[in-house]
Amino acid sequence: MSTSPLRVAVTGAAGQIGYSLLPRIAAGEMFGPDQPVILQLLEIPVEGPQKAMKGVAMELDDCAFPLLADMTLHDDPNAAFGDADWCLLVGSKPRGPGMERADLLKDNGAIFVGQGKAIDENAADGCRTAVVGNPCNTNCMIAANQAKRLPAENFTAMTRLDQNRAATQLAQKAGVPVTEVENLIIYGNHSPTMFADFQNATIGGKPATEAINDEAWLKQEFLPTVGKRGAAIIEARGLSSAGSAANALIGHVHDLHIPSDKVHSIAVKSDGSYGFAEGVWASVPVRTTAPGTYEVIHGLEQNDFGKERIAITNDELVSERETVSDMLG
Ligand code: NAX
Repeated sequence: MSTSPLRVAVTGAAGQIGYSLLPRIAAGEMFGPDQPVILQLLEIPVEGPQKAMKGVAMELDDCAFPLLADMTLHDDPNAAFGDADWCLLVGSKPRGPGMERADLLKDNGAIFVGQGKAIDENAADGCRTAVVGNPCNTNCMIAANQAKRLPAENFTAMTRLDQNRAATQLAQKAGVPVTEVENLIIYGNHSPTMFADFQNATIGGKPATEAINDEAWLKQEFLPTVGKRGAAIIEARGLSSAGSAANALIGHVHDLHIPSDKVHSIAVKSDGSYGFAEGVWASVPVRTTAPGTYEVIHGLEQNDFGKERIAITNDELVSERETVSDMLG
């Protein structure tokens, strides 16, 4: 029996991340090798991005992906999100020169008010949404608050890139393959305040703190390196992370779509655990229990250092929520 295609809406389709992401979705890396997809691509209604999106679609055609059942191109979110099973919200405005974080929050927040409403009015009943466009935690909170028909649990924001970055830093320090690093969880905001919890991570089955045995490095080098990695990529490449961001979204959605025992980091509506304020979107450990459905893993111990770090990133999330309070519907 053939599997019916999943409708996957992707915003910012002509952007850098879109260019790395779309071929991988169409190749089956996100939803599995037997799952056909229909891509519903959205760009702003401006000639340049619309034309560039057509070019991306032409290249996807030229890949002759067996799993790409259809593809539609849009300048209107209501059409792009029509009957979508997944909405991947990648597109947003970059931070301009001299722009304050509060201005970025407000400018991009307005996009996510509109897109949250459009998802609510047009997407499939069980639609899941993953937000990448920054500031992704707060944008996700805005979209979820606008989409009253869909449960807030269906809206997640991506901290998987931080998790992947942190895992590689630990593996390289320990001189082992990255597959040896497990249970490494990102807490809080996708911003330099996030806490990459090395204290509960393991390397080759041993606590990471024992395997590395260098507390000063873990606290003073590892955490800032992971927190500022996005800026370091911009400095080196002249452009922000794109291939690694697309790769992280493949992992985020794949691990949410396909149930397993794996523990992974995603930003979800906080239930108040781990010291986060209820209702902000904070990254926590989760396990996927059914396609698109997760349970938050509770009870991982945090010492004073961990609690302090979580309090810092929580304060930032709370202050972002205050800045956009008029957008929460
Ligand atoms: P680009 O500027 O290359 O592309 C963004 C695209 O989105 C543009 O083509 C633009 O026209 C489009 N767009 C803007 N507003 C839109 C709207 N309302 N509807 C549909 N499309 C819209 O950025 P790119 O490098 O692709 O990054 C996209 C977003 O990801 C940025 O907000 C960026 O900050 C964020 N990131 C998030 C990461 C994360 O880990 N959560 C990491 C990577 C990345 O920095």
